[in-house]
Amino acid sequence: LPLTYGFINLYVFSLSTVPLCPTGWSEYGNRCFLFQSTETDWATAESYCRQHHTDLASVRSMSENEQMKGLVQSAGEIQAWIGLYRNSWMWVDGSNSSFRHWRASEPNGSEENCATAVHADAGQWEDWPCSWKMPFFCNAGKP
Ligand SMILES: [Ca+2]
Repeated sequence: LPLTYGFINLYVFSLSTVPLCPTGWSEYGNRCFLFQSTETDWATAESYCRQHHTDLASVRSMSENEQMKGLVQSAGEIQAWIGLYRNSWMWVDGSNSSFRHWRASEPNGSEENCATAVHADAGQWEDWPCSWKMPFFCNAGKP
């Protein structure tokens, strides 16, 4: 019995002390998000995420969107690129999540092919020119 207790204690200890996400990342629902306040265009943001982490972040639920909104607002920022691109608006990380949170009348730009989440208000998404510069999110976790 003491051994069993010892095993359980060790197991619980391990679960509670081994972080899922790298230092500095935020964890939501077994996924890791990194908010980068450096303002850059969408392609540079994607390149950065792919070199250093995984990819520009997909957003798969209102809960995730709200968590990300909190990070953006805490940093005093307004919005951030997400990993949604007008190739039929697919997630660049390969996620097949159908969650979308477009602002009314968005997406609306024939020259606006990249998605940003505007977290200054309701956290809704808009399509913007990909060359515009703003902070961005990388993420890691389940594809
Ligand atoms: Ca637009």
